[in-house]
Amino acid sequence: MRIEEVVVHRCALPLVRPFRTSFMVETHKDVLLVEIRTSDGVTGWGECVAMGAPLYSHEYNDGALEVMREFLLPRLLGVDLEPEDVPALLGPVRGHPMAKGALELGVVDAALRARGVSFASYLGSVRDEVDCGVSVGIPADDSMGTLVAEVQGYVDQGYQRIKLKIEPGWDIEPTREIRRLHPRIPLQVDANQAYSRADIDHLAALDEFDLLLIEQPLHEDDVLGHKLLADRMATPVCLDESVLSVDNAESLIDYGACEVVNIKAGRVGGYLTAKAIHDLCLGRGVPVWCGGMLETGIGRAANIALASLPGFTLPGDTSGSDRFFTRDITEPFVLDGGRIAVPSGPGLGVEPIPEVLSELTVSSHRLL
Ligand code: SMG
Ligand code: MG
Repeated sequence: MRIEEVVVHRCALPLVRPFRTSFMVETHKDVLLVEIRTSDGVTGWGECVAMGAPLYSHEYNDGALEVMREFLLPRLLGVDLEPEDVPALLGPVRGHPMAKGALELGVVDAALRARGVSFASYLGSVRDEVDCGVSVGIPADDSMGTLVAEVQGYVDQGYQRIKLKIEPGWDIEPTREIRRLHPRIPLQVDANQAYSRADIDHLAALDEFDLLLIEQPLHEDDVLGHKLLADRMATPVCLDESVLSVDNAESLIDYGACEVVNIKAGRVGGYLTAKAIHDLCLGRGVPVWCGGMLETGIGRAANIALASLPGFTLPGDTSGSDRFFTRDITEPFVLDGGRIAVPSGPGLGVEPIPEVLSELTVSSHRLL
């Protein structure tokens, strides 16, 4: 298979409510969707999970588009391509995992559509539906009442696990209140690196709330700090931003800095590496779950397929489309009994709805 045409669609999707984390407030999803047409006469889709600004990681959409055009796509041209070749072909370019992951997904989707194989079965899926959790932002108005009402809404919709975003000044009390109101719901927190080693005793106070895990409390480079915290806390330490490759996942686990892994394909360079990290963790008995980056239906379909692998034993940030969007780019993903069905059609099993895509597109960029 050869790549014959590539168009990147930059879309803006308004969010149903602002999503506030320790590092930013998002009101729109700014996303690059990659459309790849191949010599087999099929079209594959990929999604880049970078954001508009380099705040979650160093990547951002203008940069991702540039690196795809100038450095990544040229490495995939003029060769007879198998999906499994993509990581090695893109490997010499340092960094930029989200840009690489978007191209890889487009190539894999195209190849699987041509073969009539679903992405889930290609990856090694063992279930038809996945358990869904939801990530709850810090309330825009700093109000406990707002948080309580939002969480209640998700519980009523059937979400099987709640994740609270925390930051200094918004941590112990909201967690205490949600645990008081929902004594049995699986609950976890995510700080997106907002704390430092000086906060270890403070964070240990979260132990009383019987959390599934605490996600990325310290800076992504602070391996020792996470180990010290893991030694101090009963709550398992889960890493997100720190986990960038198979080898570094293994290092973090063996060093004792990471007891649970959040797997996000974009953060590690694509779904093939994400699967390899899953395989490593499965072998080590380390639980994993599927992270989210407010994906449109394209990335959401891929995440749900990934989350159907055997090692994903914890509910992921695999919420329904309506968690973030009034209108998704694809047919929406809908929760049924706290679960979402794994797409079974060829490739990702979903594609953008042409009218919705064109309405939400801000700019289109032909790379080939
Ligand atoms: O897609 O449900 C989702 C978002 C889940 O909280 C979420 N993602 O650190 O895990 C994380 C964040 C990263 C994106 S925040 C803008
Ligand atoms: Mg996170």
